[in-house]
Amino acid sequence: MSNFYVTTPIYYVNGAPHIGHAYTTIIADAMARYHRLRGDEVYFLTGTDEHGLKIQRAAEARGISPQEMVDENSAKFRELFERLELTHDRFIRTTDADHKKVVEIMVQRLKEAGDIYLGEYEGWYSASDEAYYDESEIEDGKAIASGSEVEWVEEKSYFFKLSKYEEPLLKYYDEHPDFIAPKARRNEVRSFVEGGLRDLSISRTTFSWGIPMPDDPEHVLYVWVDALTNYITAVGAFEDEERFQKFWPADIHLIGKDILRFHAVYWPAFLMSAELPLPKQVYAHGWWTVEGEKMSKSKGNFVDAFELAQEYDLDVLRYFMMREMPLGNDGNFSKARIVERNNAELADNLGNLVNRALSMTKKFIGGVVPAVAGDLSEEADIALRNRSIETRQAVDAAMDNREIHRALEQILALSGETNNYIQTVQPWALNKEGKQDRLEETLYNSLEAIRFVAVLLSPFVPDATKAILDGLGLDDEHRTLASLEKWGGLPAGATLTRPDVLFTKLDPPSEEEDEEVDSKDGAKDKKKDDKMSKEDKSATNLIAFDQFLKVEMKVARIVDAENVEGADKLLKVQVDVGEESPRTVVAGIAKTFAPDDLIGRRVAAVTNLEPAKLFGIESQAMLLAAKRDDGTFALPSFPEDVPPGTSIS
Ligand code: ME8
Repeated sequence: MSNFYVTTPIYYVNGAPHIGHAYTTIIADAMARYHRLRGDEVYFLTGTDEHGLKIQRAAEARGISPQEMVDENSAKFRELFERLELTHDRFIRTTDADHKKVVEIMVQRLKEAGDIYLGEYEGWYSASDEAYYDESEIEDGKAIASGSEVEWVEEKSYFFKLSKYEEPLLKYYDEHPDFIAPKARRNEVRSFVEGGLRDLSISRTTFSWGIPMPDDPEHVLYVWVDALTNYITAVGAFEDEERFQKFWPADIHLIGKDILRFHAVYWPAFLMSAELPLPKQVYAHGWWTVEGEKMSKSKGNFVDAFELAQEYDLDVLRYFMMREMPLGNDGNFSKARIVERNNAELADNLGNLVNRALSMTKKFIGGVVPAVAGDLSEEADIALRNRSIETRQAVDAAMDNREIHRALEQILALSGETNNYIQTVQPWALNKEGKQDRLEETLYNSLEAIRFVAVLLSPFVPDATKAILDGLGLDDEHRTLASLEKWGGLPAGATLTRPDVLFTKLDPPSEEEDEEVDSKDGAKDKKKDDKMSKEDKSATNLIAFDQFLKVEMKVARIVDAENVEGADKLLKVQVDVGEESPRTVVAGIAKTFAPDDLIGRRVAAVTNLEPAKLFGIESQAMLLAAKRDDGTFALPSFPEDVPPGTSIS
């Protein structure tokens, strides 16, 4: 048994919670539940980020005090998380008294380390991102990375000596390859830091909604210094040494890719300065688009989290979000896909399995778990047992690698295998033939495999699996991961109760609802493809839709290009793919394009390939191009209004 500490970002309370807030917190919840199932002592933290200029302005716009607004909106997040049945151990607010105290001590520590000095800040600031930007990160009055408006700021400010930590951070990244994940994000952060770190302005004087700077209350602390510190407040920093030792460093800070720089550069530098250990991992997950488009209020496709919880069964919503989008990739929130996954994977596969096995047990042997003696001898039984044990191991490994979608894939595959088992052993025929012992054996095996499926799935799909496990008459001891170490843990003699319908089949959305890129014909083709057998697929070189989804393609704006010395076919290109800093790509297109031809073009790039070294240069993506018969290349091109980083699917 070990300890496991998982955190989510704390959310801004200037507006209503949306799908992104729900998503991050649901994943953290699933991780927390999984570790509890393992027997670990878990601390799961979420909450709200309540200070800063953005909040002050939003309150002013509504004509209420910031305190009133944060009380009101923070309560909405708390209510949402209750509605979503999340199992956090604390909902922290940065206006909590204990947090303010910890922030003050933290700043004191940075001061004692000689890392804070008074200066003058002059530069760009985005209130919406609560972030400072360099000139090179601004285009047309907006931050390139986020598209948020920036304003010019000139004021006295305290600075944190971030530049001092450039080398220590790089060294830390190199010595702790899992600190920033996924891997591509590590490269992104690394090149940002390598590009040079400037000292960070950590106080403001032009507004007041924040924690005052210790010893100089005219300044309020920069909201990120305040916000990031929440992660140590919650586990007793500077207050309860024993608790702090127990949970800090956190095992994982789960965040969205938008706030990686704060978590992987600023936060570790603050911690180094305060001589505190760094979190074990900062994991940046991707973003949801909605029906293929970036979610935004102005587009009218904002997905309110309460509406989501209203529209879908919680289990279905959780399953869809975690199964559809590999952690770290971007994903598309499409109603049609929710229906497909619900109907095929939850209702037809798992729901049907439970229903079949429990009804047959009732009908053929009176609904009591049979006792079976001796070792398994039939091939089908042994295969099912092995598959169940292997699934448990595979799920464990997937969770350690943060591959939640893979864990779910494996569990549902076991459910599918159990359906196949029933099809093969045909209990109904055994019943007819009066082969009682074999009938009991096969029913027992089916129920035991269902126990494996339901226990493994319980952190992800908690309500339906609880109903299944209740239906099997299991006590807590038989619902743990440890109870799956051996086959045959399902106690005999329990009377089964059939749960109500576990998953209701959903109707596909109407055409207006489903504005997916898939044309009607496309959808038909897909159905046809689903029906094709595996042999058909390999014979025609087709790949499954799931495989295709693994390739992450994005619109890439070429910001710079140059020849590669000694390689006349290669260009070294810098592309903006909507991340904090451009990626370097080595492309074999120098015979067709001069570097200057390319700058400013919006092309297509594959962004989740393993980086490769070419002529000593690390290529961090691949540009897509068509090769003509004469060996020259043509590049696709996207219009100006498609922002860099837009997913291509
Ligand atoms: O950034 N898809 O708060 P925030 C997936 N207060 N996740 C999304 C998303 C989307 N389309 N949009 C947002 C803040 N998120 C700071 C954090 S932490 C010390 C301070 C998620 O309310 C994602 O997790 O803007 C992102 O990081 C978070 O919401 C940002 O929430």
